[in-house]
Amino acid sequence: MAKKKGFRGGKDKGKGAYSRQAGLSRITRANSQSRTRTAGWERYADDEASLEAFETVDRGSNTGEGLLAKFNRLARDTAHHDGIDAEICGFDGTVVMARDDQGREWPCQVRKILKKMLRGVKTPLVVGDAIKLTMLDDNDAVIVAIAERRNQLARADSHNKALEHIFAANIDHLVIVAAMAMPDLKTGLIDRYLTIAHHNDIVPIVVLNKSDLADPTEAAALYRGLGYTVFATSAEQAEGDISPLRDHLRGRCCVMAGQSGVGKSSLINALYPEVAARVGVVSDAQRKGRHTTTASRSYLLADGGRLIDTPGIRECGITGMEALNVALLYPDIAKLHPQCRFNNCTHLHEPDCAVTAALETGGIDPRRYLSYLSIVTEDLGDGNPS
Ligand SMILES: Nc1nc2c(ncn2[C@@H]2O[C@H](COP(=O)(O)OP(=O)(O)OP(=O)(O)O)[C@@H](O)[C@H]2O)c(=O)[nH]1
Ligand SMILES: [Mg+2]
Ligand SMILES: [Zn+2]
Repeated sequence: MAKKKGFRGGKDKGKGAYSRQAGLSRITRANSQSRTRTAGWERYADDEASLEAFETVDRGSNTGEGLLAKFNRLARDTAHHDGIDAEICGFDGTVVMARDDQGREWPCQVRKILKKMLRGVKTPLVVGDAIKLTMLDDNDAVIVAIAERRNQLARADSHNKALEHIFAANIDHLVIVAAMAMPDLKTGLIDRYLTIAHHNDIVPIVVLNKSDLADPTEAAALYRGLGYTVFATSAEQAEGDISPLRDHLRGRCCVMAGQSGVGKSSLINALYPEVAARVGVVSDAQRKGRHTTTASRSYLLADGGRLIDTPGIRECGITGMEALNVALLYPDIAKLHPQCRFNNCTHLHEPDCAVTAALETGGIDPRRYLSYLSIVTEDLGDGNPS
């Protein structure tokens, strides 16, 4: 079975409990005419009293608090709510879809107080978030609590590079899918995904798909040489055995990411034919049959794992790091770093830099150095953030 996530720290009712109880009893009275609804709903109905209470509570300073820490602090505040364990599995337009323990999917309302609490958190609910649901009727549910995130994957918003766009949470592996051709192999994009995976403590895997179109040997050697697990696949031709990749992903929560057209969805279908069947089944009236690759979508696999398909992106912007962080996340650069003259060397312009020296002697692959340079100079400024 899938691993249970979240809510373990939910016993902490002290901090942040403010006047919730008083607020809730007031609502129960105010909404007494709606008691015929599903038991418990009246306590979770959109609730001006708790909103008011929320506004007046001193929630402390956010200075220096990262997005994940902020989300988790808010999540702890909701942990006392009872409900059915579920996880966010996708979005239908603006409607959040959640999948319960039985694998059933629900279009969900989000409790207004939760919405308000999460207002300052960009993309507050993402695929992979563990939540609690209260059922309204056979077709509708309300999200009453959110669990702390174990981790999350974020990239820079393509319109505003200073903003982080979180696209999945509670992930075991980031499966970075690249194509050997059509579209051309872009190692720079692989390196960017590797960077965000490391930055978020998520294990990355490199999949070189469409290896029926071009030989993956050299690219596979580059990334294996850096210590990464690499699979060369062909989703289309079913050449090359994809079962080692399937074995590797077994029972885990994995995110498929990469450029549009590299074959993420094809790979998912080749790996898990039952998922393809599922895509047909879920297009019921609630979801209006819309199934495009424009939004992330989590599939529950027969082995208990989950696979998240994400829409292809052209670039994976990096934000919220400094040059030194990035250098440490590049294993080839980090290895040479101790030999640089300055221990805060950014490997851009400093004298006696072991990294630029290795570039001359072939000790580091120029593609890797160029992708590092691109992240540090284009995404993060000049490498000397103030
Ligand atoms: N030759 C070859 N073609 C493939 C392979 N895998 C996928 N394709 C083809 O590549 C095209 C794109 O595949 P998709 O699976 O839709 O790609 P995707 O990464 O999901 O793309 P987005 O959803 O746009 O991000 C389709 O026409 C597939 O048939 C492969 O291994 N070899
Ligand atoms: Mg796709
Ligand atoms: Zn250096």
